[in-house]
Amino acid sequence: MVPMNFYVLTLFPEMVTEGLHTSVLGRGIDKGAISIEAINIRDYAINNHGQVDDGPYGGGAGMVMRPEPIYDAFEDLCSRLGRRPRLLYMTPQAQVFSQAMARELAQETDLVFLCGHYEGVDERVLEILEAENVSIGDYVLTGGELPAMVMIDCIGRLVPGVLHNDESTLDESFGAACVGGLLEYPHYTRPEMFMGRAVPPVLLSGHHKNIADWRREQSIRRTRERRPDLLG
Ligand code: 6GU
Repeated sequence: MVPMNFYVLTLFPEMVTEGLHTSVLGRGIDKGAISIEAINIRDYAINNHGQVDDGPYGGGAGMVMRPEPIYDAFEDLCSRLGRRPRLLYMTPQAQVFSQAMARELAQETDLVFLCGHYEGVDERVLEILEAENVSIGDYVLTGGELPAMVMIDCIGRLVPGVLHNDESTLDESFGAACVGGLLEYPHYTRPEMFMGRAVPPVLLSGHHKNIADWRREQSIRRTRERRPDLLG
């Protein structure tokens, strides 16, 4: 098994490692299917005060992350790996991440995520390192760590060996670029009656064809009600 390796360049390494070494991804790490390493950009600070940012040329509020620490952190990683992996810069000024992008990125052996803070990152280092810009949605966050974690969770679960065999990645909402373009049907478990609400009788019937038909119908209804845009 060739593991998929995620590297996160960040000023808050513990946020990333603490957040991702749990649950399904934590098991994936323990099984050797994926690895996640946070690299502290401050270890590459420009001076012994730990400086990694500076005021913006042209004036304005906030600070901008300087290019040197980011460049050095990425080049150090490339030297260590003996490869130049794809570098993804987390920014709301970008195309929005999707399940289709996740499936494509899950084919890589290594991925590097660059998390910005403050007002952003000096543009030149993004150009020089050929960073690919990615957003996770049309809203503003304080930094790139949560977006990187969202993407690693989404990509990581697609790597063979992370999910159990019975946790299919196909029969689900947006799986396989939307199987049938529909949202998932509702799920039920015991008890059969909860606060006066019964489990839909068809699910107790043992009639597999009727169950499949019911689920498909529920998927269509749910998509029409919640995400009519997916029906086109
Ligand atoms: Cl990738 N970064 C930040 N800072 N905010 C975001 C985002 C990324 N995606 C949506 N909002």
